Amino acid sequence: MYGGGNSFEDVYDKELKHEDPEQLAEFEARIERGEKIESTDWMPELYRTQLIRMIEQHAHSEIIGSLPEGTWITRAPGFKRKLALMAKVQDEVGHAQLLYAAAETLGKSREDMITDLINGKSKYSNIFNYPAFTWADSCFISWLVDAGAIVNQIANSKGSYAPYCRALERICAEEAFHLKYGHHCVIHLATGSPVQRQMMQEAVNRWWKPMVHFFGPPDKDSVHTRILMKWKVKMASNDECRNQFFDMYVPKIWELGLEIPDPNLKKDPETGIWNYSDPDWSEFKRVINGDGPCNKERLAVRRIAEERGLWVRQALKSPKATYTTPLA
Ligand code: BYC
Repeated sequence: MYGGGNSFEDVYDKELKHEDPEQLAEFEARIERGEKIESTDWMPELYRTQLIRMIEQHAHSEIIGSLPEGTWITRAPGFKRKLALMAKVQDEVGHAQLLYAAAETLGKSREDMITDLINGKSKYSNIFNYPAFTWADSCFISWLVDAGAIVNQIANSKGSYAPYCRALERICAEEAFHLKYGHHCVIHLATGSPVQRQMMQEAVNRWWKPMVHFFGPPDKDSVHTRILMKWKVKMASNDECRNQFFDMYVPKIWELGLEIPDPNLKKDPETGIWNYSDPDWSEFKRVINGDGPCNKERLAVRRIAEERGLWVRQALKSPKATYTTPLA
């Protein structure tokens, strides 16, 4: 949106010049006062389209994010782990339902959102385009990817758009359980046999870079942060969330005797800011634009699910018609 020599103010004025100045001023005053916006309230078109983009991407991330862990349900080590992982994966899919419902309040249909996902038009979180080779990879996701998600979601649950905030509050309550489950799994491996410790360390090595990417590009390169923070959709910037994650979880990872594959990762005691090595932002760009290790596979799975579920959706709409299932 910005860039090409245009200042934020120029772009802001251009994007909003069609709006009624009085309505816009009243809307921004409401946000400034900390009031919540409901779907039936007046909002500038840019607020609507930005929210649809962000909530839709979040919903897709939940549904696609259930895939790498989902493949470990049948191979989970033991009955209790299997039960807990199954419940977690179901929760993630439930989060997608809550988020699609929140995005629908802004006028985009669920069918259109799913079509944009499987056609590669909408984005979803970079991190779910990496493979979960081992059980330890699934443990990393359950603990640390969920931890990163909670940092972001707790901040944004205090934001301005009420339906999104309500969804985030429910999601965070469930994520708190995921976090405990994931932490328990990682502790078990990190304090287990040498083979288990090695497996956990290799998972940390594989996932650290995508984890740093997970919070989005550095603030100086972020396209949407400024307008989203002005309108209190994002309540913390990408760098603020990343720094909070480092603050809360790096010491916990080190405490378990695991190494983080970044020799420059260090907190500046004066500023409280963590320094870290360049995590190769060109890889991030490639992955979010469709060229990661698993992008094609992830979308293919969603496409098959859509095709196989079509007759169910049709039957729900017209219960008296006759349908042939693709599996018949
Ligand atoms: N991955 O201007 P920026 C979970 C894109 S699921 C992919 O900083 P913004 C879980 C961005 O969309 C929870 N794309 O964007 C599930 C934009 O592209 P477009 C996932 C990314 O919106 C199952 C461009 O880069 N959490 O935890 O201000 C199992 C420029 O970025 C990413 C959420 O979805 C990324 N990581 O800030 C286990 C949170 N980062 O749209 C766990 C909701 C950036 O212009 N989303 N891009 O083409 C957000 O909070 C914000 O959208 C972001 C990005 C912080 C992610």
